[in-house]
Amino acid sequence: MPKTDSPAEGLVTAVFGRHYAVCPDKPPAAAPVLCVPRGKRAEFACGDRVRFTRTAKNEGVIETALPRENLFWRSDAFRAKRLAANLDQVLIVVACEPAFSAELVSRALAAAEGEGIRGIIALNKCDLHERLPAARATLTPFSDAGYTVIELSALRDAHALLPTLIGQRTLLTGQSGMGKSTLVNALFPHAQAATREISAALDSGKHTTTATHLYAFDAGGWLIDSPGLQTFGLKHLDDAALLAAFPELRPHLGGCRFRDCRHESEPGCALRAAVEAGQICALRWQHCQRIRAENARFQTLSRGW
Ligand SMILES: Nc1nc2c(ncn2[C@@H]2O[C@H](COP(=O)(O)OP(=O)(O)OP(=O)(O)O)[C@@H](O)[C@H]2O)c(=O)[nH]1
Ligand SMILES: [Mg+2]
Ligand SMILES: [Zn+2]
Repeated sequence: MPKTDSPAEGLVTAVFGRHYAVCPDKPPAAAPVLCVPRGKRAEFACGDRVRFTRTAKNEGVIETALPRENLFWRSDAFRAKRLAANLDQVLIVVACEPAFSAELVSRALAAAEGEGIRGIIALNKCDLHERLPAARATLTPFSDAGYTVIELSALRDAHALLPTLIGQRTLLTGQSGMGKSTLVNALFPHAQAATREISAALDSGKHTTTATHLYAFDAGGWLIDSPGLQTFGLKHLDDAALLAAFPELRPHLGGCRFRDCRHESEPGCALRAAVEAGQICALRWQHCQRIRAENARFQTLSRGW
């Protein structure tokens, strides 16, 4: 049997629907192999380490994924969407303009917490000075909760992010138009990721980035660019996991008068008392409650009612 037919190991570096680009570990600079999964239901994510078999020079079949350290994903009543695997951190990109949803930031952070992945916020487009105070104010609840917020301008000083990124496995996520791909192009001059200007010229719709793509740093670590998010369901987090995914709630968990407290209108609720006392930001609590209510609806829907 020719040597190329035995399974090799590699890293999934791009996902285009049911097709995956896999970079072989050996030789390290080998061209990516375009793969399809062996099984119909098999699904992989950027950052997955896989075992694959070549079927032609640059084509192959993914046999299996090696065990994952973690998976950053979202889910609603009917679907699950894998965003990336084996991450050290998720960098949630927001911008001074256009306006962004703080609730979506809470949701992405909770998904990261649920998998033990560090969540960091990047406030991009800080060159738009008039918009900066409002964006900073929107992010205060997150820095108060202990999250790092890095201010930058992808067009002017993207390199300020390098100390945070080098040697780490990072996913860039966030709403469309926040500047994720602009950031990638600034950090990887050969990336040529499509940004808004290009897609406007091609009139290719609302989301500029349509595929997930991994870029490796020469100095170690990698960065994944992904399509903009509009929703972020967290059906996969049960109630206890969801509450624990808000770090500022943790010191108060278990302090309610009733062990089965639902933290709604029960007397002696430690969480609501902490919100009322200003120890927990009311807005973050509201985000948490909205996700809990949504999860309850998802449960009902997926039971087929
Ligand atoms: N003023 C300013 N504009 C920026 C900055 N970074 C990005 N932009 C602009 O913001 C727009 C959107 O940037 P993209 O990089 O395409 O945004 P994206 O987050 O990748 O969007 P999707 O791929 O749709 O998710 C482009 O017109 C960029 O030129 C910045 O630091 N300052
Ligand atoms: Mg993009
Ligand atoms: Zn309670």
